[in-house]
Amino acid sequence: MNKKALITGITGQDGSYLAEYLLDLGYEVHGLVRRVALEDPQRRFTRISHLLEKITLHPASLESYPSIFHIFSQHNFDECYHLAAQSFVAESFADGFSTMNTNINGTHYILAAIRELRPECRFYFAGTSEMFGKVKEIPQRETTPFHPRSPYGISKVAGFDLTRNYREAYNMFCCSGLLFNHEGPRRGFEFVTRKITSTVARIKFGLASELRLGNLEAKRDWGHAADYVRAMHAMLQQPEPEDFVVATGETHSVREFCELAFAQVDLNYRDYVVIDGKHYRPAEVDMLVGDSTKAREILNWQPQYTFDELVKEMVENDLELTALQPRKLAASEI
Ligand code: G4F
Repeated sequence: MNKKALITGITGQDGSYLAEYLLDLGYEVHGLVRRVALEDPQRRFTRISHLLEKITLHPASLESYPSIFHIFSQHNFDECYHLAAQSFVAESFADGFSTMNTNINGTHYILAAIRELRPECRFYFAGTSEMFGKVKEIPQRETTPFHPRSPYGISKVAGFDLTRNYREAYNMFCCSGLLFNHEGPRRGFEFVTRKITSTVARIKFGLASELRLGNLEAKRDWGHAADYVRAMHAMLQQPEPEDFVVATGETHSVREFCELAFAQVDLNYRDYVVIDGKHYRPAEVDMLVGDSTKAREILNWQPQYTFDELVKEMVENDLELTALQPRKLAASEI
């Protein structure tokens, strides 16, 4: 019989790639979505519009335990991928309270509902390299201590601890992926990579004249989201639940990303990038680079995209989109 999986955050970048991947593997795929999203499918389902006939969506809120309990009471899921979260670090400084509520309580509600109704359902938690924050060692691995630098990072450490606690206390199959930054053409416009590539496209088409950014020296280990969802699935197929770092092992600065993205359209980033203090964060994560040896050895996982290929695909995608719908891509205003 086909396995049945629930994805929270199915409308997001990772959720949409994961849904595609699981459908290809023959899964019955369900997604948890906000009711407002169901009421506005054209705008909210852009990343999964091509999948709508093949998946089942359930309205629920990460702020409501009854709504989550109800879904688990109706379906026997074999696997649950909990990807939904307020995931924009800068926003978590602006509203730390709602980030904490959604990210911590939402995770707890799902774990509690699984424990109550379907304890054999395998659970994946979307942990993040933001948990390493002010890094204690280079590169970061599963054993590196956490030092989160934002309400978002703190909320993810709490989600990680909850996940581990359900594993240890109730013997449930619960694990966390410690995923480093992962991007792609479906990335939200608020994140720096997409902000850069979409603005490069607008500049190339004469629709923008500058790109306003904050800290250009921050370094990230950037991979492609399509590669990273394969690791999520592999984690839930292991004999025992364990946590894994997923990363490319390469680090690049925001400046380097800009340089490459502008060079893609034969422009020099120095002519367009303007430093704007409002995009600096109260506390920054200066440098992330992961050691994914464990995932490579145990999950047999490795990324297929190089950094250059990632940047190239994102720029090309935004050039195509801008040519089609110039007015919709206004990331330079974010
Ligand atoms: O693209 P970012 O907003 O991603 P960030 O903060 O690294 O978080 C992303 O990756 C995490 C994994 O480590 C996820 F957990 C998280 O959910 C999210 O997906 O910023 C990257 C860097 C930062 O250092 C930021 O200060 O870019 C710097 N930056 C410089 N100017 C900017 C800007 N970031 C944004 N978003 N916008 C700017 O104008």
